[in-house]
Amino acid sequence: MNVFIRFAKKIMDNKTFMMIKPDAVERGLIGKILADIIDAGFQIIELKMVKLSLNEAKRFYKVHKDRPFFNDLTAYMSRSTIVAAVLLKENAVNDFRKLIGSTDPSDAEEGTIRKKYAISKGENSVHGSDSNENAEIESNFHFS
Ligand code: 3AN
Repeated sequence: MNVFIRFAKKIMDNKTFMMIKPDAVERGLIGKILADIIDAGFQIIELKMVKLSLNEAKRFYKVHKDRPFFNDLTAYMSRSTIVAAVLLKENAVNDFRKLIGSTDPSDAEEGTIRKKYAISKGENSVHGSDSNENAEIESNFHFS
């Protein structure tokens, strides 16, 4: 493999995108969640608080536009401030998904962020990219 492609791939493998969602920001959990993320070995390289408009939430979640929960999801994600961040760690996407746990907190493993803090499958406190490609797209959505 070309040395530049290998280098680009290595960087992509080390990066993920996350959000602390409205339910967690509203309950004052930003500090606790960021501490869990740092304690798990992630380095925060971009960080901001932002209030998404309904249209921005719809653009961010457009892959889910045909799902029955799309309207609830986008209304919820635009109802108050979120925290957006880009994180670095080897195997960042998979390790972060492990740290946050299953979409539904009642299925999430003990010790995961969603098990500790999430309210429901809809209001599940954190987002983590599900692939290297989406990590890149989602990071660019918020930080470019
Ligand atoms: P994850 O965030 O765990 O990758 P996805 O990508 O399947 O989950 O769904 C994106 C977001 O849509 C979830 N984080 C959750 O907030 C919401 N969501 C997914 N499934 C449901 C559902 N059945 N009811 C309500 N909200 C849902």
